[in-house]
Amino acid sequence: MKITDAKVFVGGPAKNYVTLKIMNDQGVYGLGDATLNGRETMTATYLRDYLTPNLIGKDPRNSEDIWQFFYRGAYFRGGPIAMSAFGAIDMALWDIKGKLAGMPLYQLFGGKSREGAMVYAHATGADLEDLMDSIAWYVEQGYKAVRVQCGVPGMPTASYGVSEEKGANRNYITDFSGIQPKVEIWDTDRYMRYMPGALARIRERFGPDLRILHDVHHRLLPREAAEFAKEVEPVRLYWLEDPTPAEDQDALKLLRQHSTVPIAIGEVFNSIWDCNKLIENELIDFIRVAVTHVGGITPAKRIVDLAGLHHVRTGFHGAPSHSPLSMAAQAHLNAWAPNFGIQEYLVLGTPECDALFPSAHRLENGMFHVSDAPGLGVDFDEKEVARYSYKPGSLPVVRLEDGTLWNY
Ligand code: GCO
Ligand code: MG
Repeated sequence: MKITDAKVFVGGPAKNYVTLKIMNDQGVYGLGDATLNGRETMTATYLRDYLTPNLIGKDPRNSEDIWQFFYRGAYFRGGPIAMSAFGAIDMALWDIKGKLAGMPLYQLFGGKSREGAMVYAHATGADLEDLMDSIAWYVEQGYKAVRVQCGVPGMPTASYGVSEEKGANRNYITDFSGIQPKVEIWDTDRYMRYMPGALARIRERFGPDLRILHDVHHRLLPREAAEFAKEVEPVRLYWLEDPTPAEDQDALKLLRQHSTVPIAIGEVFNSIWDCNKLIENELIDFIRVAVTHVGGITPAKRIVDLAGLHHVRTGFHGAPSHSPLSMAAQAHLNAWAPNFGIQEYLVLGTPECDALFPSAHRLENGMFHVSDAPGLGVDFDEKEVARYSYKPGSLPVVRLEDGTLWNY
């Protein structure tokens, strides 16, 4: 069996999805997602110019060898662009494998460990009252877990993950349009003074059962993060995400000495080497890698297994920049993983998105149910994708009030 062709598409409703389609000589094709928010043309170019020409003629069933060929063969290893491109190839090869076997991917991993996978949505508000409305809406829809972000009084611009406009919060997605990034202004002191009290009021209003998550988005220094984590302990958060930038992983030791709040980290990681020490030293409780960005299903499954040895549960990244293909890859891992925790899930299911990526996966009452279709269980409509073109975009940058550049 041989790979005969591979095509790369860029475009989609609201997002520049990068989709890879690999064909074999038996008429079976596999699909993969190489979307990297703000750098979509880079993964597409890497795939088109270097990777897909090297796929032709290879046996698509040898997904492990093909992964090793690209990873080791690059010599200058790693990084988000290369790993996301490998991720798409690996995903597409697993898709082919599942289709050849006539089985959904979770069966190839070891079958189902649960009926549905709990997801969390993003509730946001320009202020706390606005956020409360947003959370209430998700709770009414049956969500069991919600990430909560709201504006901080006195902060010169909206803080991370929130709109400045009231009521614009039901699935607020930061506007990344334009190649020159927007600038947001951050004030740690105001955030530290305001947010613990706001989280306490959310717990008070929604009671003990709701899983409440909060994302600091890498903005605190280690000592500040330790203080913040200690202060929010009575809220009983499901997790506190990215309290500090992930480059300095030892920083978490200080936080761990001061607080038992569960920590989730990993959305910016590109490989198992970025998180193996965090996991082995048990400095985190949830690993947040994205299957695409970490190089595909093959390495993601290794991370899940390593995490399982250290009581670390999964909480795969699911920002709207991931296409339904990588969300499906994660859904199959979620159905199987003995150490599954939760899945981030933002409503992708617009009619336009469903037309481009038809599937029978479904979300019901805050639980994701994976379909039994062979492979990833998501198709791709080439005619639909022709409706979209690439729109330049960039993630915002953050500065302090005096102009100092900070972490987005
Ligand atoms: C999350 C993330 C995202 C990122 C985005 C960048 O927890 O979902 O922090 O919102 O900002 O993925 O592309
Ligand atoms: Mg995050």
